Amino acid sequence: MALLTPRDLENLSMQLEENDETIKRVTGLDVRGICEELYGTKPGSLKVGIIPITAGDGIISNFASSLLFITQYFGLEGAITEHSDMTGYYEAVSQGADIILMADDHMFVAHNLRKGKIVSNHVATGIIYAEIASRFREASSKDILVIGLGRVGYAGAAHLMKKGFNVYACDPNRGFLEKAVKELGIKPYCSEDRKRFSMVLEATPNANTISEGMIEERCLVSTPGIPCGLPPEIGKKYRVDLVMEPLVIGVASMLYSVI
Ligand code: 1J1
Ligand code: MG
Repeated sequence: MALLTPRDLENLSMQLEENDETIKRVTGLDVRGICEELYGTKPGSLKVGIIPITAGDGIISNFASSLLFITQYFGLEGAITEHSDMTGYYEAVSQGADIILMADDHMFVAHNLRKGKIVSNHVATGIIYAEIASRFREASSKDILVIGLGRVGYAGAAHLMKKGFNVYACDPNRGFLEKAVKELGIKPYCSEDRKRFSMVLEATPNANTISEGMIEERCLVSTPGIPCGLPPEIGKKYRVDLVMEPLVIGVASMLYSVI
């Protein structure tokens, strides 16, 4: 998993505002609206306990405060525990948290203690970025391309198959590709196919994963992947609408999926 840096999380509310504007223009709904339709839930008066975790590379300075901002933005009550790790967990539960948010370097979860629902950031992120791509109002067909079949891309591809899209996908890892073909029924995509897409979900930790031959003019690229897979000059030339944001959209999906 690509770890966030404090720099990625600077100007989070501005990044959200810009992306929400794009999402609204290309899908007709903002992130809130998409989450409500996707999960059929609305935030009520729930308390979210945010626990800093020191394992692995340790605390990312503005990670917990970013989660608090997101929690409150979507209308939930939030608190960052004073202590980290297990002591923080004890603190959050003792103080009446309904939902726990915490992350180490491998797993980031939202756990609703009342409902016993748990979701990983990978799955929630894959689903919402796929959903955004799939809602493109100006899509030319039901064909959609998924680039990268790791935990995020796989969850996105599964979601799109369930929604009845024609899902094409690629991944340099043959095992990942074969697994998605076998388990999900996606079609393998290779650039020699000369097929172009108006909707793309990019879920890789790499830059330059999108090349000219893959996309239609005025397509939509939806990507949580840092760095961005779309080279800026291609984005410009093809007048691509780009949805890309480091944390808020994925966490919104996590919260709405467990409430
Ligand atoms: C580590 C989070 C690492 C990522 C979405 O509690 C802390 O401050 C640290 N242990 C948090 N995970 O960076 C993922 C989350 C995108 N990357
Ligand atoms: Mg990328």
